[in-house]
Amino acid sequence: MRTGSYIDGRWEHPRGERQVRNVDPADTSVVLAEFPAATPADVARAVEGARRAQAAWADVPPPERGRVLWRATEVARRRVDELALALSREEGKHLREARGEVLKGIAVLEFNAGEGFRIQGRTLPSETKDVFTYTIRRPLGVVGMITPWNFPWAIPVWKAAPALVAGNAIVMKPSEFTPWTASLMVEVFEEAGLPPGLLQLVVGYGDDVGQAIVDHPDVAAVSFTGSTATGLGVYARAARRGAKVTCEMGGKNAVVALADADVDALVPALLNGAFGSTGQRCTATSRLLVDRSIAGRVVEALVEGARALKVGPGTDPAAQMGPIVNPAQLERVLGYLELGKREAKLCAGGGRPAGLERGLFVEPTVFADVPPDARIFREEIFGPVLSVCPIDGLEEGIARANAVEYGLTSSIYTRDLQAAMRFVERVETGMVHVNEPTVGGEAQLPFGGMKKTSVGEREMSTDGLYFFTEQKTVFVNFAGGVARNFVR
Ligand code: TXE
Repeated sequence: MRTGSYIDGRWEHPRGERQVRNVDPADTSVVLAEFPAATPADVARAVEGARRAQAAWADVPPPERGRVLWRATEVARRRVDELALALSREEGKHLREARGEVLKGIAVLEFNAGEGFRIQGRTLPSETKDVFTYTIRRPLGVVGMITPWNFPWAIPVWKAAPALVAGNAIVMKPSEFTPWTASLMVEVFEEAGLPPGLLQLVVGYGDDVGQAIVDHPDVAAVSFTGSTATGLGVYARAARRGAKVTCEMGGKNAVVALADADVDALVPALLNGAFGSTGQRCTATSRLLVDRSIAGRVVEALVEGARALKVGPGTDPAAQMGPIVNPAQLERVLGYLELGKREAKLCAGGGRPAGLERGLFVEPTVFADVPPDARIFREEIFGPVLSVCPIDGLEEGIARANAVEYGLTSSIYTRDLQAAMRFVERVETGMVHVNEPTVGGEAQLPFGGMKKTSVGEREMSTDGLYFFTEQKTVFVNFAGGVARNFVR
């Protein structure tokens, strides 16, 4: 495993006094790596190197930049098992989920490789005769990226790929909990032939290295994914010096199930949405608003499903749910389990599973009869916990779904087209599903939320790419003298 940072095309061991300690969450006695963290001085060198490399990269035609991404898809496909194993070992998700994440990142690379041929401007008529007006898109320069541990391959890739094809250079700080996967991502781009200096990786802590990226005057834009508290701080600091920002932050996603829902389809979707990736997804289903007439049946099936899930190390082929990523997150989730026992009715799980004490495991947990003002119903838990609240019909479902400060994703289960369409229009989330789990995103579709979930441009899709560009509006006079304007 590579340890340390990658600056100007070379791996180096920073000299910071703080240590990065990468621990296996399935067995915390196993230290996967330990090395000195990068420092703000390393960020300064990385930005300087990125600035130099970007000047040449901006002159490479976008289709050619896209070909580097295309070669990265080939390298990643060849190394898929290695990537999935690293991801599973340091983050905890089981190998099938880890592989799925790697494939998702490859789709993002494929999409952005093609975008190299499509970076668009607009041609619009001018009010002046013989003046040709159009727009072009140019790179921003050096862009900063701060990424979390929960999708340590997919999120860095979905930020890096559009930034690179748009002609930028990157200084990236991955989560200090998942440096292994981040280093493999760098290796994939290196092997694909990305020129040195365009992807600088500084592995360190948020409160020094992260802030140094946010504050650096030569970092034109910052793309962040993580907690709402940190994200809003990043937004405020970057805004003070006029940098562009996009932040993707917390979620508290709801499924609304009406009386006519197909329960056989609903229950597996809830089990997947709530307990997949151990609930550590920003798109996880953490609330179920279910019509009172079917609530009993649904909760019974959920409890049966939750109890049947096999919890275990991500590398165990039989495991269906891995551990929580780190001790702080485990404490946080256990705190919410205790709170939930006071606020609602515990139906399944509620603690740590027996026989797995060496790792950071918790049981898939279902709370029923959760009052809408309960904290477990309003706050992001980021663990395998589903809160169920009975409702009477669509209107109450929409009102309760919207009664949180987040707005990432939602879903409705119904066979009634009118109800589904009304929900799509009125639910306050950036992504809406009908008869589908709340989870997932696709390379070509905008990803992001409303309210306290997101600020700035949506990620992925063409919108995500255009965040990393500057528009120029061009006026060309071909009148051969003073052009005639028609405005009176
Ligand atoms: O996030 P942080 P944490 C949510 C989830 C989770 C909680 C805490 O609810 O329980 O956040 O997780 C860097 N300036 N999500 O503590 O701190 C940090 O080093 C600049 C939701 O891991 O936000 C890391 O690289 N950067 C989520 C990144 O920010 C700073 C994914 C995210 O860490 C910084 C993860 C600072 N002052 C957590 N402080 C999602 N939306 O998917 C920290 N960082």
